[in-house]
Amino acid sequence: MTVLGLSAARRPRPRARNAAVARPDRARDAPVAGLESRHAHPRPRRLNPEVAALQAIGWPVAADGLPEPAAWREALARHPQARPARVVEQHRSGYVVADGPERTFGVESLPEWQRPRFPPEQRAGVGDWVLIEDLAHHKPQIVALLPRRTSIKRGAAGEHYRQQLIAANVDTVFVVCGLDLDFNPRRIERYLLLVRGGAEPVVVLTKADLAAADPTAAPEADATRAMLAEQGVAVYTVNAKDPASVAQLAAWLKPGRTAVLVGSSGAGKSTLTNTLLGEARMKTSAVRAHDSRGRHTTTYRALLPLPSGACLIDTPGMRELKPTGEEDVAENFADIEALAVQCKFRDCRHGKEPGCEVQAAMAAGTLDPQRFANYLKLSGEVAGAANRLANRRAQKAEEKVLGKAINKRLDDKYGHH
Ligand SMILES: Nc1nc2c(ncn2[C@@H]2O[C@H](COP(=O)(O)OP(=O)(O)OP(=O)(O)O)[C@@H](O)[C@H]2O)c(=O)[nH]1
Ligand SMILES: [Mg+2]
Ligand SMILES: [Zn+2]
Repeated sequence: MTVLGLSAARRPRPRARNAAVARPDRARDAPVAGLESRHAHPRPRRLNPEVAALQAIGWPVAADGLPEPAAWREALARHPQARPARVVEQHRSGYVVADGPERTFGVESLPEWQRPRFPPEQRAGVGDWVLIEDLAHHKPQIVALLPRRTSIKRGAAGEHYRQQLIAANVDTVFVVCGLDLDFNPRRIERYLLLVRGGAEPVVVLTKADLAAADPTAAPEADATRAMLAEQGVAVYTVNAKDPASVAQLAAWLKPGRTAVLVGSSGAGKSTLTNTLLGEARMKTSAVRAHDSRGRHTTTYRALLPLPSGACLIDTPGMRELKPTGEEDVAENFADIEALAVQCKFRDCRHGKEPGCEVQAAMAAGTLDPQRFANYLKLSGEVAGAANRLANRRAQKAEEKVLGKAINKRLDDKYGHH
C-alpha cells in the first residue's frame, strides 16, 4: 500500500477546473512519482509530493506521513482505493474539491446525501475532508466524509429542526463587522455564541479608515472592544483594503491553519479575502449609502489557499443566524452569570426582585442593559432550539427502535433477509 492508499500508476491526474483557487507561486503539476511505500520507509524524512500538496491545504500529517486523527487513518484503511481531497466549493449541483493548491476538480457526492431527508449538516461542506475514488471516464466519486475536527453550524430556517454547516475543520473564525452605520455589538455577541464549535473566535472590525473620518458612525466601538477584551476575545481594527493594516491578522494565518470569515453582508469579508490573497478574486460591491447594508454579493462559500500557507474560507453574508441549541450561553456571558450567582434569591429572574446583583450592575453602569437584554433573548432562543433538538433526537431513536422491531418480525417470519 502506498502512503495514501493508491499507487501512483493508477492515479489519474485531475485537471485544474478553475483558476479561483490558483496559487501563482506554485508549479501547476507536482510530480506524481515518489509515493513511498509505508513499509519500506516507515518514517519518511521528506514528505512525498502528494502529501505535501495536501498539507499545503490543511491536511494534518504526523511524522509517518499519515493523517494525525486516528479515525482518519482508519477511514483510509477501510477505503484502500480512495484518496483524500478537501471540499473548496459547494454548489447545488455538486462539489468542487482540491488535492493541493491550484488543483481543483469536480466530484460526485455520495448517493445517500442526495436523499431529501438526509440531514444537511451530515453532508460534506466547505472545509471538509472527503475520500474520493477515481473512476474511469467519470467524475471522481466521494466515498466517505472524514470526521470533522471542528464544525461551525447554525440552525436552518424553516419549520422543522435542522442544522446547517457553515464551515468544517477551521481553526479560527473571524467575525467581521464594519465600523459604519451597520455596526452592531449585539450581532457580534450572537455570532460569538454560535461560532465556538471548537474553533477560536476573533473579531475583526473593518472600515477603520471610514470610522476615522466619521466618528459618529460606530459610537459603541470602544465599549465593544472593552467588552470583548473582558471576555478574552481577540479584536482587531483594520482597513480591509490595506495590506499593511490586514497584516495584523498574520498570527492567525500560519501555514496549515484554516480560517473562516463570517459576518453580515457588506462587512468586508471578500475585501479582506482579496487583500490577504494579494489579488481581486472575490467579487465585492458597495454598500447602501443610507444604512451601510450590503447587497449579498458573495453567493457561495469558497476555500482559498493564501500565500501565507493558510486556507481562508469566504462566506456569503447571513440574513439570519439561529442557534442550534448546542451553544453554551454561560461561556459567552460569563460576566452576567457571575453576577447572577450573587443575587439574593437563587431563582432570581433579575427583574424587580430585591438584592439583584444584575440590576445593581446595570444601575451602576458596569453592565450594559442592551447586553443583558441580548443575553435574555439569546438564552431563550438557545433553550427553544435545545428543546427542538431533544425532540428530534427522541423521534429518531423511536424510529430506529420501530425499524428494528419490523426487521425482526420479518426475519422471524421469512428468515434472515
Ligand atoms: N473604506 C473601506 N471600505 C471597505 C472596507 N472593507 C470593505 N469595504 C467596502 O465595503 C463594501 C462591501 O465589501 P464586501 O467585501 O463586498 O463585503 P462582504 O462582507 O463580502 O459582503 P457579502 O459578500 O455581500 O456578504 C465594498 O465596497 C468594500 O470596498 C474597509 O476596511 N474600508
Ligand atoms: Mg463577499
Ligand atoms: Zn438577579
